[in-house]
Amino acid sequence: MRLDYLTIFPDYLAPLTLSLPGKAVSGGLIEVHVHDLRRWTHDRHRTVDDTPYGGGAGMVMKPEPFGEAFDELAIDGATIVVPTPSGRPLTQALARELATRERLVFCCGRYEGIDQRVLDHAAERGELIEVSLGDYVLNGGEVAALAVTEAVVRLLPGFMGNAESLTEESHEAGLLEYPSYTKPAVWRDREVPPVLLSGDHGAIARWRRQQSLDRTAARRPDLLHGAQAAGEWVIASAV
Ligand code: 6GU
Repeated sequence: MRLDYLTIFPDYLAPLTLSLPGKAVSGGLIEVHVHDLRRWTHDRHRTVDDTPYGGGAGMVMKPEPFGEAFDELAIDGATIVVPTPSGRPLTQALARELATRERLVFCCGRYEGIDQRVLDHAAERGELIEVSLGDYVLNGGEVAALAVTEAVVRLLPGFMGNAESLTEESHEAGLLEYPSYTKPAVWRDREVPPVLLSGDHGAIARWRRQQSLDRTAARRPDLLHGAQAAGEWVIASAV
């Protein structure tokens, strides 16, 4: 998978060469290209933004630098990811979808957003996906681009050593993960739940399932709605 990032803060994306994505880079699984959007400006001040037509607060990112970057990077056919609070919520399902693409081009906006014509143009040259991290406001798309990248890259075939840890974790099963424990069996007077030391694999699996259901019901009841697990939770809790 090839990943391109258009940003006015390339240093913000330096973590891409570290930790999780870094491993994928050195392993040849992904190719990462971070681009300073100002490279495609031509004025002395390297201007990337301007005041909004129609008035209002803040600045809007100009279309020309993005357009020239798209041309030079030959984005045709790529999936163009635009982080924005008005985008599609990032979910495990969306991460899985993005993990099937050959090339992602992240367009990081700052200020009050990007000129709409950039997005309309991008949608005609590739697949445009606007993505939101959630219902709150960040200063720009860089942190979101990092989050999307990490969620996607760890799903690429050959990335994880242990394929099971992928399917068992939170959200892959549509439920939150059960709590985990390791040695020592007693720490500061706190004991590990005895069932986990019992060696009874059936009992352990049932306990973990119940913990997942209880946690999801308490913290994220929205995830149970309409899910098969909802009925399971009602029945199991009544026992
Ligand atoms: Cl993707 N971008 C910005 N600027 N703010 C956000 C966001 C994205 N997701 C949530 N808040």
